[in-house]
Order: sequence, then structure tokens, then C-alpha cells
Amino acid sequence: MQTELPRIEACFSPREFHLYEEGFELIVVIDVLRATSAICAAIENGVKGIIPVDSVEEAREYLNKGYIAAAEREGQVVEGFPMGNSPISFLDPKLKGETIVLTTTNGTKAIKIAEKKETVVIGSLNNLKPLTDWLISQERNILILASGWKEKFNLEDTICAGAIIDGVLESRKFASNEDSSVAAKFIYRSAKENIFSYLKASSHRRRLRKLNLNADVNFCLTPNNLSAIPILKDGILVSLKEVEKMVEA
Ligand code: 3SL
Repeated sequence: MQTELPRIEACFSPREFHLYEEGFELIVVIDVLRATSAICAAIENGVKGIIPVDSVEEAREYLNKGYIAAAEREGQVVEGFPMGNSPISFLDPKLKGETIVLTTTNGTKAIKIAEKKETVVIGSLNNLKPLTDWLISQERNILILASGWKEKFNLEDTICAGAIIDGVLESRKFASNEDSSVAAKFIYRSAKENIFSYLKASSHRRRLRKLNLNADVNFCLTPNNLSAIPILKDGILVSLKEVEKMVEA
């Protein structure tokens, strides 16, 4: 008798999450430009935790209570906040051991939507290989939730979703049924030799170029320059490695 393989699927927008979520308790949230790349950079840097919040108002309340709070809207640092969404700014050694509150246009919203699920991890091109390896070891249904841009499809998250799916399917321990997953895989395959130039015409890349954020874009589009896998625990994104160490102890 043939046993059914666990599935890995892609959902292109938080707006469509309700159409895909049934049967999936492991969610990978991605927002390549730039929220989830920034979160991976922060955790790699030794930031203790990131508290994702939906609104600027909520982030400001934390800021007023003395927390370090980061806020981005329309690609820019929100006035009154010490930082926004730049992954490079999250690599500052001064942030080691700190807990940071974060709100962004799309990425933190997607995380909050996924929050009700058993396991939520954060993906980016930066942690592609370690994340893919970890997902293969999980042997359960996986849904990749792309943050998109204001609920619309975007190319960079689709490429990243396709890269994860391609790697996980290679193990032959998973299957994909949805057309979204097949599309993501083929888009990734046509982009993978030069993701940077493939995305030249993408809307978000153009948006960030206008804001002079090319260094951030270079960072976000570099696969496998980080090894951290952030995981949501009691509403805070922390290092999966640290959580596993605590479980083992
Ligand atoms: O939407 C988000 O969460 C941000 O990553 C968008 S931006 O890259 O800061 O423009």
C-alpha cells in the first residue's frame, strides 16, 4: 500500500490564506524585500527576540514604554522610530541580546495572520538551505505564506517560495498539488541563475531603488548568507536553535 506523502504548498497572498490553510499547521512566512530577511538577520546577530505587531500605534506604545521598536511603512522608517526594516541595520552588534518590536507594511501582517497555527517559522533567500533542510526533517504538511505587497502577488516572494519547494521536493519525501506551488517552482527555476537581474523589473525592486535601498536589496537577494531560522514562540520570534537547545537540556 502506498502511503500519502506530506504536502508543501505556496499561498501567494495573505488574502488567500483562508483558501489554503486547512490541514496545515506548519507555516513558513516569507517577505524577501525586506521584513523576513531583516528578521533572519536580527536573529543571526543574536537579537533575543522580535515581537511582530500589526500597527504603528501598537509599536509606538511599546516605544513609549522603553522598548526598542522598529517601524516601516511604504519602505521608509516611520517618523519617531529609531529604525525601520533594513536587514543591514539589524546586524548592528549593539542589538545583541535585545528584544525588538517590529511593524512593517506586509511582513509582520502575514506573521500575525499565521500566528494561530502550531508552528510558524520565518523564511528568506538568506536562510534558504538551512530552512529547507529543517523543513524536510519535519515530515508534515508545510504551507509557505508569501507576504506579497498590500495583498497582491509579488515576484520576489514567489521565487523564494519556489526555491524552498524545489529543495523540499528534491528529497522525494513531499508532494505538491496546488498550481500555485508548481508555478512558484518553475518561476524559481527560470530565475535562479540570476535572481538579481530577473527581479530588475519587479515593482518592489523599483520602489526600493527609488528610495536608494540598493544595499538592502543586494543583501536580501543573496541566498544562504545566514543560518538562523526564526520561530514564533508565545508571540515572539526567537532562534529555533536556541529553542531546540532548551528542549534538549
Ligand atoms: O512590507 C514589508 O513588510 C516591508 O518589508 C516592505 S519594505 O521592504 O520595507 O518596503
